[in-house]
Amino acid sequence: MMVRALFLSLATVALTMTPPVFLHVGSPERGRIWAERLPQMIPGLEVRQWPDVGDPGEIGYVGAWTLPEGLLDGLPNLRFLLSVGAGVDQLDLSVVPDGLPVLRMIDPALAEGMTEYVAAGVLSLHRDLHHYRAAAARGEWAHRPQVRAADRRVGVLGMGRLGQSALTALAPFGFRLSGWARSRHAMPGVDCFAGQEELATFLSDLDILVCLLPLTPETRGILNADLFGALPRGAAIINAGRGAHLVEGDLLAALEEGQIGAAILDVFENEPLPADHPFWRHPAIEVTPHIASATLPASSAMVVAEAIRADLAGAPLPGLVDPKTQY
Ligand code: NDP
Ligand code: OXD
Repeated sequence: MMVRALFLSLATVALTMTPPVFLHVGSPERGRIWAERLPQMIPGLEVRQWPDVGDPGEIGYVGAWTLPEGLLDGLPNLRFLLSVGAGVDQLDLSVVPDGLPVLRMIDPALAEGMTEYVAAGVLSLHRDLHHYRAAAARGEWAHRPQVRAADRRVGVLGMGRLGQSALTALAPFGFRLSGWARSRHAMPGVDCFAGQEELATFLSDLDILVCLLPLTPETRGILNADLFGALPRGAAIINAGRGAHLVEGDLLAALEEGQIGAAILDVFENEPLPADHPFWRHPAIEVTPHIASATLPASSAMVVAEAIRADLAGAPLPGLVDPKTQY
């Protein structure tokens, strides 16, 4: 009882102290909105916009998509680094000082956006809209046989925040659903597979494969010729994870050969996708410019505030990345 009372009073003292400064690296528009909103939620919090660091000793928190070279070395009192996205691979974790907590953005609005993107992509592939678009461009009135959702198998690589949200949204259509992750999950109505040993079985009867994995040394290049070969002939893929999950040449070869029927790609090895890249003009590939889901300034401000509050109260930090698995 006494220990708890002491903890609570320390937490209250911490919450009433002037908090360390939050440094935002990235879009000035988001910086402006965070600078307006965060102090409303954390009284006394100052938000600075990089490169206006001011006194580096005052910076306690950095929120960034990518890190300017050497930035972290010059901030002696940093308490956490927050990725402004759900992924952290773009941050170059090798420059993060040992022991510094790295957090990722866990924002319900991000999951909503991704869920919409995946649902739109799956429904578009399911109802053959890519064929109808191509036929329409040729002025052709071309019917294709309608397939019931119950006769389509949709599988999601990655059963984290986004993967589970997408699977939940797809369920009411009646698709046969499955998911694959590192550890075993249990989701009603979803066949759950785990680990490398079960990957081939997971892939073996899918019509549509969605990639929502984080990019780590283990998942880099996972969408390759071997994986395509393990899918039924003519299966379609959606990649909204990271560009480096996909071996681009293997996809082009698999499309050419008919092993893969269509692809919807949101992320690319090199972004922006160069104007002369073959993906742009490929009839079976739909390209979107890394828009599947964005970190919206207003909703994400609440996530940032929650992380700072947790730090000030000495509570567990939300969205903590495991340095071993790198996600
Ligand atoms: P989570 O960390 O919540 O989930 C990651 C999932 O991937 C977990 O189920 C995890 O397994 C699984 N996983 C990780 N490594 C492996 C592996 N080696 N083998 C099998 N499964 C693995 O991430 P989110 O769902 O929040 O986000 C996923 C990714 O989506 C982000 O990292 C980012 O790259 C991408 N993204 C893209 C956006 C876009 O606009 N295109 C927007 C937002 C995110 P387990 O559950 O066992 O840990
Ligand atoms: C993210 C992204 O990781 O936008 O959040 O890609």
